[in-house]
Amino acid sequence: MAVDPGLQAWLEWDSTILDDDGEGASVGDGDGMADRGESLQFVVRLRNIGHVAAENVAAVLSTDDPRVEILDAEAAYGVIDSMGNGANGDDILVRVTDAISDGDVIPSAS
Ligand SMILES: [Ca+2]
Ligand SMILES: [Ca+2]
Ligand SMILES: [Ca+2]
Repeated sequence: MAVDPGLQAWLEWDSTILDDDGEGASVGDGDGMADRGESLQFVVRLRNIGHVAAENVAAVLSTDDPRVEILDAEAAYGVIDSMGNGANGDDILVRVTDAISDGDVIPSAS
């Protein structure tokens, strides 16, 4: 059966905000940069450029980098309307280990 791609939900990455303040699950100095020893909350916004709403949206963060420890990889988004966008409704949490150096870039595996 052929599927008309115009009638699908289609999610794209929109933006990521790194939260390293001392509120909620994050632990850090609040300068907006990842520093060693900090626990970072990520607000990852997705947008739906498809023509129907995306339902039961969920995301899983992964990395192969041993210098970061993923404390909470999964987040639920619920429904993202067509041409709308949404942020994760619960925490995505990553701890930066002491093995990291200033300026290092953490590759995302997916
Ligand atoms: Ca926070
Ligand atoms: Ca920081
Ligand atoms: Ca979570």
